[in-house]
Amino acid sequence: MNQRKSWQDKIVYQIYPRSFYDTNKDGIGDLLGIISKLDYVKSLGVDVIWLSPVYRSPNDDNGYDISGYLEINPEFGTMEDMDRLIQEANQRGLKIIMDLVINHTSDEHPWFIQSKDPTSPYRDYYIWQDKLNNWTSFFGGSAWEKEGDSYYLHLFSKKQPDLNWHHPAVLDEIKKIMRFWLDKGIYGFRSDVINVIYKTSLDDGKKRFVLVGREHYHSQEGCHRILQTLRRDVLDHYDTMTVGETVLVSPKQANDLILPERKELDMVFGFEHMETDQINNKWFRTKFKADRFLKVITKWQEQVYWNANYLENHDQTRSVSRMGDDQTYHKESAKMLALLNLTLKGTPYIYQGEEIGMTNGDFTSLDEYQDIETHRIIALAQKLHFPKWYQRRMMKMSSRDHGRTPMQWTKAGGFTQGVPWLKMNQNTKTICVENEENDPDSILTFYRKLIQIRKSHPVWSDGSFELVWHRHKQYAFKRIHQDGSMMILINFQKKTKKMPIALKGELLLSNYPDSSIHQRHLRPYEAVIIKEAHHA
Ligand code: ISL
Ligand code: CA
Repeated sequence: MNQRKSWQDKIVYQIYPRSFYDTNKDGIGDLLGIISKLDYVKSLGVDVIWLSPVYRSPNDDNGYDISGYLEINPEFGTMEDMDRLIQEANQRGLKIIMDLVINHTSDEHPWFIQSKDPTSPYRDYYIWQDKLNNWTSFFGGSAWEKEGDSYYLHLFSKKQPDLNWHHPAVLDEIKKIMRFWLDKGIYGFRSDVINVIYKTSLDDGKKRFVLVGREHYHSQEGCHRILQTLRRDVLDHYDTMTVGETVLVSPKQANDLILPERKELDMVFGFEHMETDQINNKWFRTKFKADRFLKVITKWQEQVYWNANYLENHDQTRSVSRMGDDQTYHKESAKMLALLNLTLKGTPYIYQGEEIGMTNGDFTSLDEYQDIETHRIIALAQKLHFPKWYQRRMMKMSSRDHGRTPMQWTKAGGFTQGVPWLKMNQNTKTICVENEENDPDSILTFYRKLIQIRKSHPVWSDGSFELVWHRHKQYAFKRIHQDGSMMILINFQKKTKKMPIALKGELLLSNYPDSSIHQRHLRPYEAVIIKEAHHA
């Protein structure tokens, strides 16, 4: 990086407020809950909290359907609580970035309610047509819904109508919203599905298996123009960090959004590494293949200017269940994944619960799932007469609820004194903060060590990435910097394997107690960091 950015050495922790910590026994996490756990968050060593939406919302899509951008969802608390959260976080040296959902609003947003009247000045805030086209939505089915004599576009649920970014008033409204929050002292935004906000045309899409119509709204020039405007008119007047959530982008499209000279976003979440275990879409999951996954990691490390590295978030199943082994090698594989995520070049994101090795939920039937996406897809699968066993498999392998089960604080759960909004995993008896807090060998302790290591040397935020060795499920790379280099070895499998690389230097960290730099065989999921002998 030619110019240091204030965010360049920061580590982000994502909080999904609904599932973090409940203080008033209604089974729903809240802002006071987050405040009371700030010392825990701080103790991890992270610098920035990404807060999933806390705005007013009817919760059709758990807050990603906003009905009041300048208000707090009463389930989570009040604006005073939010002000206190920002203040208490800042006092501890923690910054907060908020989710900014501007592709769509809720259908209960006052703009949309007024927009239903064809003569209203709000009509053009949304995308209305007399006839629908063949576009399909991210959650399955048509992307259009009838209202009165017309149809409106919704790329997500029908309660999430898409904003019309051709209308200058929409841009002005969003600028006001961003300034409102930045003036309160937040550090920036995670911008939801930001690369699909601008619809260049509403023509029929090419026939394809999923997301018909996407060539008309994906990575459009109009989107780049909007991002440049928001950056110039709003973001550049504050010290900020922005990360875009960008579905289906290639490394080239990612760079077009983040290269410094473009003045758009600071970094984006790619999806390609999360799509290596699926066919066409995530509902058709295959066995996880470390080899394919690591190839994509290398490609993004080599080709993308600066990565937002993540293995989990509120839309994904748990990484230890998906990519590791949540039974025999739970500890080893969770630590290996941590080590990979925190040593790559870019900004690491840790999702709540990932730091204790939380696993997928233990749901047993459809009615235990809450997510609108799961219910919509299963309804579709039923209509298409998919066998029952396959429907169960779809839920078990792909439902977003696996990443949303309540945070496991204690052996008894510890998330709420009421009934949790989503089923708590029974394995909280063994996998919980209470058990791991003071255990020197726990996953949690390992995260803390890794984060400290990351802070103690400039190679992690400034060093380059160089692939050293990749054969099947074995992976070795270097991070290189003038003040010293690091070698990272990963054995991404259950088998012990020989890694034919000569090592020199000092062992900094390993997920086995007795690793050594003379060892040639790496054990199941073994992962190590070696500080190379420094030649000045
Ligand atoms: O999870 C997905 C599909 O299963 C993704 O396609 C997801 O819908 C996509 O990443 C967009 O996600 C974001 O916007 C959605 C919201 O439901 C997600 O929670 C959010 O992360 C609509 O706002
Ligand atoms: Ca609550």
